[in-house]
Amino acid sequence: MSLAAEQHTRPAPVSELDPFIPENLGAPGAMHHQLRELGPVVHLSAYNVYAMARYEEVREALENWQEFSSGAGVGLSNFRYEKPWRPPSVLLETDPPRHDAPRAVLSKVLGPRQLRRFRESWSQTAESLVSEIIDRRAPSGGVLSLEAVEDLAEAYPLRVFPRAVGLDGSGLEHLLPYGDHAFNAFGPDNELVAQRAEQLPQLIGWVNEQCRRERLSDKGFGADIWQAADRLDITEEQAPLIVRSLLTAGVDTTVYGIAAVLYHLATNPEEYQRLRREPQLARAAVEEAFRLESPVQTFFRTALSDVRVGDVVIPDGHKILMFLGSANRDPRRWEDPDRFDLSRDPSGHVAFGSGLHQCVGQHVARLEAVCLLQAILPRVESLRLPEEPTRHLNNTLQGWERLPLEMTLA
Ligand code: OVM
Repeated sequence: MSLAAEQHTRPAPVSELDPFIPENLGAPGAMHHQLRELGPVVHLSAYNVYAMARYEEVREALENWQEFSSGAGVGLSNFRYEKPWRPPSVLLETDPPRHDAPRAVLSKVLGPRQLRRFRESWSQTAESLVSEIIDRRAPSGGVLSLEAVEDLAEAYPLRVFPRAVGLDGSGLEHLLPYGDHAFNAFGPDNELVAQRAEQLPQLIGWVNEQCRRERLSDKGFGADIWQAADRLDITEEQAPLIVRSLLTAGVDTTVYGIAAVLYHLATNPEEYQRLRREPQLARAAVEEAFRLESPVQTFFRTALSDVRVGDVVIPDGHKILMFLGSANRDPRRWEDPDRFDLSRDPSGHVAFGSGLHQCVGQHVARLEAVCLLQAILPRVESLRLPEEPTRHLNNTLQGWERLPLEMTLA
């Protein structure tokens, strides 16, 4: 008997919690607390999967791609037994070595150096959008009422991102529903997945069409990806799937990230005032909002052998649900974890994941949020929520469906 096998192990604590019911999707905090308290690894009997909700174990597992694989899919369903709803992503749903070439190409295409060319125009677009809203909404007594999801959080990424990819601007109404479905599809086959069944073939057809080389403008992230195929850095089969990754993962996530920034600033007026005095903190505000909201709440991994975590063994082939949003509010890691604090160092949060699958678009997400926030700061003296915002439910994403906002203009 091996030394490891002789060591004492115990069964994982069992929880009957269902992370994918509306109550938990809409307000996951109480569930996160229960799961963290049960131990480093919990068995979720509702799905026969394991779960990690503490910071340290989530981070370690994300960085251990050898044992916690992505190749069988990062949703609940296991690609070894079930056919995926679309051909798997060559980035998200692969392990090294197949993961490496697509990753290297896209990290360069979306890297900080390449993004510099968008800074100026994305700032200007943000300023125009804010001006238009102020003019169009005819504020009364210097107070402007808006619905921040549609008016800002959706409007801004839809103005800058599809164009930066190289889309021609038609059919953009398909982008958010497609992404919403893709993120729902990582969860169980529930009502959230079923709601798109009728529309889905159209959404898929439109997205796949946009990934073709002939469809993409000759400048932009899409063209850059196809040029990597010309250099043989990736294959011609991989190129359209990498463009598809941008269109899947790059829109809904930034919408909810931007809405989170606005929500936390509206509910923390003293921090908003500090940010107006010290606008160089915009980047910290965005990072802190990403930590607290964690727009991507969860991803699964698959155990490639019996994997020991603490004194529990996760059996070979089982799925493990990684609660990024819970890790980002784990009191074992963060002081006063639920507080939005511009003085905090939020680095090390796992809202973008960690390890070799860590969000390849994170610089794009930050740039969008910072440009928009910097356009708002000089023009808006204070932010207020006139009513309770409502949650958008998704099996993977956390975001606001409606965020009514009052802005007192500067
Ligand atoms: C992809 C992808 C990457 C990250 C997230 C995601 C739907 C998809 O490569 O298609 O969510």
